Amino acid sequence: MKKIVSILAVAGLAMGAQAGIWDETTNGGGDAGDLAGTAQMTSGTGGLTGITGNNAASDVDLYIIKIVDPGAFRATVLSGPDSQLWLFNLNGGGIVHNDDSTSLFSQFRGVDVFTTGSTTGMTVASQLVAGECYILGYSRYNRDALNGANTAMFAGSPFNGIHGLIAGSGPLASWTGTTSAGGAYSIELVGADYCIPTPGTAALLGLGGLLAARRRR
Ligand SMILES: [Ca+2]
Ligand SMILES: [Ca+2]
Ligand SMILES: [Ca+2]
Repeated sequence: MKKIVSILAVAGLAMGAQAGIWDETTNGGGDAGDLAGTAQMTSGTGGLTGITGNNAASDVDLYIIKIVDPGAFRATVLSGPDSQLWLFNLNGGGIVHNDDSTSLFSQFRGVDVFTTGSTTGMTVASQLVAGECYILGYSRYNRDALNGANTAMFAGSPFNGIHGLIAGSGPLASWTGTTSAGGAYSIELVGADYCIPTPGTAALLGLGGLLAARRRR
């Protein structure tokens, strides 16, 4: 019995998120940070299909995800307050920002073409490398990313633009704009995975069985 309990404990520790959804609190343990060094690392099993979180006052939540298929990649806000989405590399360098898509909710896709910034005319996918981890950011309108020179990293208008990094902008350093608490939000992901894939419970229990069999010999 003791052995079974310890195997289950190991499985629980290494399990990370299940069912494809990463939750800021349940899986991440609390509020996701707002800078590259405090972004929440996602880990789990079987592909990352969404993120759920909570937007507090003047809150920004950053999550480290893996983009497995840049062409198919899509991040879409499905619920919550008037949102903004951001994508950075792991050093906080800016890649893409969108405020509104067909609604006040935000979306960017690999197939989208940048409408402003240094990458205007290129596809979002052209700025992504398959299998690399990136930082996906969520904020409520109108809390915006600033670089170390205290200037905007991305254009803010038009609201429905697919904004690339403003030429010469340094990496993310802070956020500007006061927002009231927006509450629960959800983001759908396509072409993405946990940055750290972990073995499933069944695989770990299988491993436990193998170890037990070895000990019996
Ligand atoms: Ca939060
Ligand atoms: Ca946060
Ligand atoms: Ca918006």
